[in-house]
Amino acid sequence: MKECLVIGKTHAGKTLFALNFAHYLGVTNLEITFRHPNGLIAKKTYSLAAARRELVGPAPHMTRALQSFVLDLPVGKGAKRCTFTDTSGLIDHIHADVEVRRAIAQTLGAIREADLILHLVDAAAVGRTDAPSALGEVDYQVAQFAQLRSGYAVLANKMDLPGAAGGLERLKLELPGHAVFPISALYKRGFREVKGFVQRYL
Ligand SMILES: Nc1nc2c(ncn2[C@@H]2O[C@H](COP(=O)(O)OP(=O)(O)OP(=O)(O)O)[C@@H](O)[C@H]2O)c(=O)[nH]1
Ligand SMILES: [Mg+2]
Repeated sequence: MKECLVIGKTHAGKTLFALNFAHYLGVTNLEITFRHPNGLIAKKTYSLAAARRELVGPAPHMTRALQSFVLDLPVGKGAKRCTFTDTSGLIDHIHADVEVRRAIAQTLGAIREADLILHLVDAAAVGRTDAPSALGEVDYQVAQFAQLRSGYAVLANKMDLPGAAGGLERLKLELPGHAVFPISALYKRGFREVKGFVQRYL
């Protein structure tokens, strides 16, 4: 089964996107497998509402494990199955907490293995920055690495927030030749285009 990995900086909205995308595809209950950086594996079943409540958060470094579930995407008259994996968020510096560092190392390891990569960027945050480069170091490095592969797209998230439209334009300028899809994970906007992209690479 192919694996679709959701990556990006902490707080970009990866977990909310993964859960709401599953909801958009008709899932109501999710069995999530947690693969922790220390090797521990656990499974838990959630309703969508409970998953959003427990796994999405306002503070950074909310996700600390690879969190996978199975998704069926309609293809022709049937469906194609993939593993959809949410990851621990990346940062531009080295974190003081060793647990966060291990979680980040685990995310970087998973990038190598994935068949398809969805790279979430907070477009509203990009719109706010006055740095000469809108993409921070880690987003830039990830884009450089991932663009060598075919199934790679940037999802410009939080398009519902002020400043995001400007952020999207800057992202497109700095990532020429990349697929960049504007979305709102919160309001499930732009999901049809993301679905089309994922279907193409399954
Ligand atoms: N307005 C708005 N808020 C969003 C959107 N997507 C995510 N958020 C909010 O952003 C915050 C972070 O969301 P998460 O999904 O936990 O972010 P994450 O990328 O998984 O973060 P880590 O697990 O720390 O890497 C939460 O408060 C979300 O409600 C969006 O499209 N619009
Ligand atoms: Mg998360």
